[in-house]
Amino acid sequence: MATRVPSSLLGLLGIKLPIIQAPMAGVSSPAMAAAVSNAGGLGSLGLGAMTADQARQAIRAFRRLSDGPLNVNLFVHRPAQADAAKQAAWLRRLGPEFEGVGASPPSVLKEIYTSFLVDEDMLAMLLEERPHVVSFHFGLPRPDQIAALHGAGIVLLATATQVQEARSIEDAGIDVVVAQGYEAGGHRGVFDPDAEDPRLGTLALTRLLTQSVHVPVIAAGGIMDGAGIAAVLALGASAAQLGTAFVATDESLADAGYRKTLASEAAYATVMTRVISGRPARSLANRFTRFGAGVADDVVPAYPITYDAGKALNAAGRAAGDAGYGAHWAGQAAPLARSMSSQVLMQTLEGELDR
Ligand code: FMN
Repeated sequence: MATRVPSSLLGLLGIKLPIIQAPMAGVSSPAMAAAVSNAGGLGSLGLGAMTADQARQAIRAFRRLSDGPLNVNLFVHRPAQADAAKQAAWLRRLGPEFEGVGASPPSVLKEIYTSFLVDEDMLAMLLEERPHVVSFHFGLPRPDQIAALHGAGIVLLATATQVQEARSIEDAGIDVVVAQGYEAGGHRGVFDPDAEDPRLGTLALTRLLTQSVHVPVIAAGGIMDGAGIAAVLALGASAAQLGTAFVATDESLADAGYRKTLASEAAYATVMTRVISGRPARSLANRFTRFGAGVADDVVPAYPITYDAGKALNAAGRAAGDAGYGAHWAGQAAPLARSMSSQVLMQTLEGELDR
């Protein structure tokens, strides 16, 4: 299937193939991103949960492996509002889950990482390191942050899950929109997690955005192979962003329990849940998502405060030999994930796209 690819986005991003390896905090690695960029795609690092120093080390590790373009991704959520009573009630609710793995919940919860909106060290680091691309999830950075990054010659991307978000991304002067469908693995990029969510799928959203904004659109969500990439290009997207397709690669930081769950029947039933982190995210069905099935959204503390409890529960579960409390993010087409090196996956995707 030979597909026409608009060349302007590829030129802007400095890539030959219309393939972006999604930034995946906790899963993407410098080795993964380097393999993708060396193969002609855009490799990405999920830096959202890192300090500026950790992020700088990750960028430098990529640079030791590749001279190609790099996309680094940051979270621009509204800084968490602590609510001591709600957090205490949440820890009580999680009590039986901790007890089930022979542990006790932590006594208090913290905001375990900072939004880029208030992270001046991260901005300073980016202006020094100058990655080719910076992308944003959960909203928009401040206008002065956009101006500073643009001033350093950096191309900017931001996630939209609906037309209104895409328009505000375009109006803010961001160069490219990432259209994230409801199928997508990991955190939903919604600007406001408490607003009504139209839950647009990748097909509808991609088409809506290519008709609603003038900036190039990258489609994401449920794309696993060359046919999926060709499909979104046919809808007018300029490239495809694949996350789950890379979770089982050799360079992924996914642990053994995550990989095993991805290769199991659980992959056929992914679940959108906010109980793991405090924001809606799509995960493989596991013990944690089953716990979440009975929980109302409004009892869950803010993101990423909730994630502090989620990570503690996962650590306790793993210590007891139970992998069921992991943040096993994956999209709806998870069963199509392939276990191979990122380089071979890129060659395979390119071959499928040319067919
Ligand atoms: N998107 C981000 O913008 N930043 C992240 O840090 C991030 N982490 C993710 C972690 C995992 C394990 C996965 C699967 C997705 C993550 N995403 C993140 C979402 C991806 O950017 C993308 O929207 C999604 O992977 C596309 O759907 P797919 O997984 O079906 O390919």
